[in-house]
Amino acid sequence: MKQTHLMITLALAGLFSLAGAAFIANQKADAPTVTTTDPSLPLVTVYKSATCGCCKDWVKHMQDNGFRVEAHDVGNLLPYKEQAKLGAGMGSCHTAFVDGYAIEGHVPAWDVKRLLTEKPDISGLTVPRMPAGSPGMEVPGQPADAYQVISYKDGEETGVFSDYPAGK
Ligand SMILES: [Cu+2]
Repeated sequence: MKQTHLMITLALAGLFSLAGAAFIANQKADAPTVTTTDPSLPLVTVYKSATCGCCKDWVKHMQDNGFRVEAHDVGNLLPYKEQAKLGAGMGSCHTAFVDGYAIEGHVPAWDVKRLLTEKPDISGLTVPRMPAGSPGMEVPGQPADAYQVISYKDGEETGVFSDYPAGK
């Protein structure tokens, strides 16, 4: 019974991917990229200032990686930094929440996905400040800074979650 169900699921998945391939084949080369949200991913709620351009670029990075994002423009980010339980020197330009975790700054979407899979006992992840080359902080013609994604709990660093070397 379970196997039959699995077979049907697989057959349906196959049909959908065929349909998807046909759809992509029909698109013109200059058509805009269609981003599909992954319904299995939880909603990401972002708090940012209205004028923050790199915050918008990070929102787009998350959407491009399947996340549904609800972005709020706020005048004062401090209450959200407190809610995120960030420690001194851990802050960045925007604060997000997903599935009970805080995500501060330009954390790559794949690290957020790993966080949601591993579910460690932490407050969240942060990329302090705004390193060039992190998602949403790409600067054309400028090499990427080396940066780390830091995990923290109640204002204290708990470890390095991801380490990215400097790029070209
Ligand atoms: Cu930023």
